Amino acid sequence: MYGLVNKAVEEMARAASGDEGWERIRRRAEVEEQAFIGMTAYPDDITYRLVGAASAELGISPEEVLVAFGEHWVRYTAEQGWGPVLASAGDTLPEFLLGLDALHARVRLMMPALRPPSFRCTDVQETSLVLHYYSPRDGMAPMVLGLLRGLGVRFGVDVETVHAAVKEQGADHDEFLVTWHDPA
Ligand code: 1DX
Repeated sequence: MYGLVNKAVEEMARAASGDEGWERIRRRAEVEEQAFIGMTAYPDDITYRLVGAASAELGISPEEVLVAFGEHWVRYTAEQGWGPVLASAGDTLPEFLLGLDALHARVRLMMPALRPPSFRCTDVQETSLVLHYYSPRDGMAPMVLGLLRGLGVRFGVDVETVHAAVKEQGADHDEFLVTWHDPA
């Protein structure tokens, strides 16, 4: 994945466990790079190793790391110059989810090595929809739970997500039942 992803993991790890904690994670993951370049494509394996090492260092499961990382990603990319691209995807949670494939298509025009997942929405109601997630990568579904949390923060709504179909357990693809409402 593009270095932007690894940089986001790095920033989250530094915030959680300090510069020394990040160094331990980097060493445990056997990552040689002193710094990642956002617009350079790196092997996916580096990201998986960082997630595994952060899990060991922070004493939480890799799935929990991915949830936290997904939530962090939404704010991180907005702050790192991709705010206009995010803003182009939509002004509300459902609009944004309906616009995600178009967002990735836009980024891919500039970054041809991007291998984005695809998100489809069905059963779109006033305050709920079913999000279908198709990824070229395994094991990233927990990150989607965090991405939805981060989008809830971005759009100022409370989001509830149920992982209704799990590819890892034999389903054709992952499905999330997403419900949102204005905070009390
Ligand atoms: F719900 O693979 C909200 O490298 C969501 O399944 C979901 O293949 C927001 F550095 C610039 C760059 C670059 C901008 F310049 C990416 F290259 C992309 C910014 C999407 C914001 C996908 C990142 C593929 C890298 C993938 C989890 C899990 C999608 C990460 C989240 C908005 C993004 O992101 C999986 C790659 C961007 C960029 C967004 C993604 C690659 C998402 C979301 N994906 C690179």
